[in-house]
Amino acid sequence: MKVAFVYPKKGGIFPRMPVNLSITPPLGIMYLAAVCRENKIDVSLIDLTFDRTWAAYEKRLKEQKPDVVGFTALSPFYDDVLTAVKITRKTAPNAKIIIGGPHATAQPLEVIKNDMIDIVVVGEAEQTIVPLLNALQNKTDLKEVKGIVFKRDGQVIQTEKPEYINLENLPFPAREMLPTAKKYFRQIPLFPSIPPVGFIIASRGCPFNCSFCQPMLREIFGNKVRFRSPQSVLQELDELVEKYHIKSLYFIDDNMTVNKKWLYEICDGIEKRNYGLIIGVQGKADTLTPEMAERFKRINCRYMSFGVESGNQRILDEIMGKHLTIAQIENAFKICEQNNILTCASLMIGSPGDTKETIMDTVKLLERIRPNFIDLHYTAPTPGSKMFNEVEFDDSHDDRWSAGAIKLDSITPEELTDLFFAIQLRYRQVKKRPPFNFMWDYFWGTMRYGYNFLSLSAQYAYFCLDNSVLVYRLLGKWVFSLKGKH
Ligand code: B12
Ligand code: SF4
Repeated sequence: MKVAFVYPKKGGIFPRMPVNLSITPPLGIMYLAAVCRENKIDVSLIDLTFDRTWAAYEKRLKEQKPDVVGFTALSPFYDDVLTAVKITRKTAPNAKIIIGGPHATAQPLEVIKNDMIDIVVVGEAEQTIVPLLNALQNKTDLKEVKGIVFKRDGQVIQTEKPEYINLENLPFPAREMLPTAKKYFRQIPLFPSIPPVGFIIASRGCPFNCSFCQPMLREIFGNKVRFRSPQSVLQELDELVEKYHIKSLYFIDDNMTVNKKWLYEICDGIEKRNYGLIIGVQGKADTLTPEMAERFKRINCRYMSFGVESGNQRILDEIMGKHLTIAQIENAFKICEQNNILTCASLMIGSPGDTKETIMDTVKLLERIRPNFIDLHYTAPTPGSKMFNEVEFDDSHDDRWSAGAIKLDSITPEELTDLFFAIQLRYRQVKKRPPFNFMWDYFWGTMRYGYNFLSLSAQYAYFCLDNSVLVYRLLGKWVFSLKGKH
C-alpha cells in the first residue's frame, strides 16, 4: 500500500508573493512519515508550500499513484484542503482520503460530513496512523482503531481517543524524505538568522487557556505539557548540524520558557556543544526571568517571540483569558533589550470588545516596548474555542481570517483594515531596528547559502522599504492620523 501525506497550503503563507518568507517545514506529517517508515509502510511526503499551481499537485499524484492520501488541515487554509481533496478524488478516484491536524481536531464531525473524505484523525496521530493504515490494508473493522471518525452505512462513527504517546519513543521527523527540505533550510524566517535554519519541537502542549485557542490545542496534545528529554532534543540537534549543516536553530514550541529546569538542561547541552548557532525561541512574557535571559544570551539565543496580542488589559483579561499583565509584557521586553535579544510581538486586532481606543492602547504599548518585529493578525478564533462560540460572525463574509469576519460594535471592517495598515506603518517608526551586525549576518548568510536572485532582491527590498521615509510619505495618511490621536 502506498501512502502520501500532503501539506496542502499551495504557495505557502503568502501565495501571492514571488517568494516565501517566514515558513517552517510541516513537522506533523514528517513525524507521521517517520513512524510509517519504521513500520515498513511505503510512504512519501508532498509539500505544496512552494508550488504555485494545482497542476503541480495533480502531476505529483499521477506520478506517485498513492492508495491513501492524508492531508494536514489548518482552519485558515481549509479551502485549499478541499481543493486538494477534489483534485485527489478526480485523479486517484480509489484512494482513501484522510484528514488530520488542528482543523480536523477542532471540527471532526463537520469535516467528516464531506462526501469526498473517508476518515478524520483527531489529535496527535503517531499512535493512530499505523493501526489505521493496517486496518485499511487488511480490511479489518475501523471501529478497532482509536482516535478516528468515519462513516459507515450513512452513520458517523467516532472511536475513543488513544492514550497520549511517550515522545521518547518517536523517531525524529523524516527530514530526508521531504523533497523540498532544502528549500525550507534556505528560507529566512521572521527570525534574524543565518541559513540553513533547523526547526525542532522539544515539547508538546501548552498549559495556558487563551479563549481564542483552547480547547483545540489540548485536544491535539493533551492536558499536560509533555517535554522530550534534553538528551533526545540534543541528539536531534546533532543530526541537524551533522547532516544538514545548520547555522541557526528555531524552537517552534509554544512556550519554551515554562519549565526552567528542563530548559536549562537543554541550554547546558547547547553550550557544551558550542556549535555557534543563532537560536530563536517562543515564550510567554510572564515566564521570562532575567536569569533565563542570561542563559539564553550564553547560548547565542538572539531572538524571542511573545504572544502580546493586545495592549489593553481588559481585552487581555476578559476577552482573551491571557493571564498576562501589561507590566509583565513590558518587563519581558526590557529583559530582552538588556540582554541584546531581538524581540517579536505577536498581535491581534479586531477582538470582540475592541474599540479604536483599545487598539490605540496596543499602539502605545508598541511605543513603550519597541519590538524589533511585529506579527500582526486580525483576531480569528479557532473553531470550537470559547471566543469562537461567543462572537458573532458576518455570514456574508467568506473568509473568517480577515477584517470584517467578526462583527464589531464600534469598528467597521474598512476602519479595521485601515488600523491594521496604520499599525504596520506606525510600528516601523517606533520599532527598535535590528543592529547592523544582524544585517551583515543576513546578507552574508544569504550570499553563502545560495539564494536565488529573486528571493534575495525581494527580501533585500523588504528590509530597505521597511525603514524608508518614502513609505511614510506615500502612506502617511494613516500614520499621521494615528499620531494625532494620542
Ligand atoms: C510551526 C507553526 C507554524 C509555522 C508553519 C507550520 C507548518 N508548516 O506546519 C508557521 C510559522 C509558518 C505557521 C503559520 C501559521 N499558523 Co501555525 N503553528 C505552528 C505551531 C507552533 C507548530 C506546528 C507543529 O509543527 N507542531 C508539531 C506537530 C508534531 O504537530 P501537528 O503539526 O499538529 O501535527 C500532529 C497532529 O496535528 C496530526 N496531524 C497533522 N497533520 C496530519 C495529517 C494527517 C493525515 C493525520 C492523520 C494527522 C495529522 O498528527 C501530527 C503528529 O502528531 C502550531 C502550534 C502547535 N503547537 O502545534 C501553530 C498552529 C498550527 N498555527 C496556527 C495558525 C492559525 C497559523 C496561521 C494561519 C497564522 C496566521 N494567521 O497567519 C499561519 C498559516 C500557516 C500556513 N502555512 O499557511 C494554529 C492553527 C489553528 C487552526 N485551527 O487551524 C496553530 C495550532 C497555533 C494555535 N495555537 O492556534 N505556523
Ligand atoms: S494561544 Fe498560545 S499561550 Fe494561549 S493557549 Fe494557545 S498555545 Fe497556549
